[in-house]
Amino acid sequence: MTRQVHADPYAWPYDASLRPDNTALVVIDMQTDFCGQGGYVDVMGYDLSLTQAPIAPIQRLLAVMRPLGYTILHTREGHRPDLSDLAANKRWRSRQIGQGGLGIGDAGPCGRILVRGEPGWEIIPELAPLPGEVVIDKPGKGSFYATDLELVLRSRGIVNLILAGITTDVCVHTTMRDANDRGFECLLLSDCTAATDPANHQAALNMVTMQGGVFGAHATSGALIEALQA
Ligand code: C5J
Repeated sequence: MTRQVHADPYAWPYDASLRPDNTALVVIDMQTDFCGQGGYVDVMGYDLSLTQAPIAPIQRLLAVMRPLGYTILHTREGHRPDLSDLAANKRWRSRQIGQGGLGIGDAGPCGRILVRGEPGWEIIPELAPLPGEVVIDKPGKGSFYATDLELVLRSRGIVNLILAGITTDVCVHTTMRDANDRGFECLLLSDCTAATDPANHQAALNMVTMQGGVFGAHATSGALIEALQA
């Protein structure tokens, strides 16, 4: 049986092989630091309603994909408490905007910003991983860099990746580009992702559609659910 999603710029996946045994949903960085009050994005002064917008659509999608047996993975951006995996330039740049020059590793309202084990680093309760769902801890923006994500995906025979989470223009796009280079067939969900700047979100979607789908395709979660339930 073949199954495809109405997506832009092509029906996804290209070979119509959308199945639970070869397709995974990756929920990227839905952490308090990126979408919760007092977290990193809040401290930087960005509009939290933007990065909170994907929460409900992702919840609805999980409610469909989990019972169908699709692999669900979650990622968390964060650093070791001793910051030995935090590049000096990443820390310096993170301190350039926002309240009181607070940056990654500094104590904020939700504990030390983007530090593993701190309250702000946790995945938000609304999207908490279920037991058995893989959680990938990553020190970078991309989900493959310095992680075992590719090993986990290859071990499970995953070839199609559906991408949700935040932010579209940073961690989601970096992950999608890297996954595409590694041969994974990628779908970015437009309403299950968001950026701290709506224009950047739109630009990130547009970039995907160039060159016949240079990194894959994008679609709404509604289109995906329709295909999953067909
Ligand atoms: C950022 C992310 N934007 N999860 N991280 O720093 O996109």
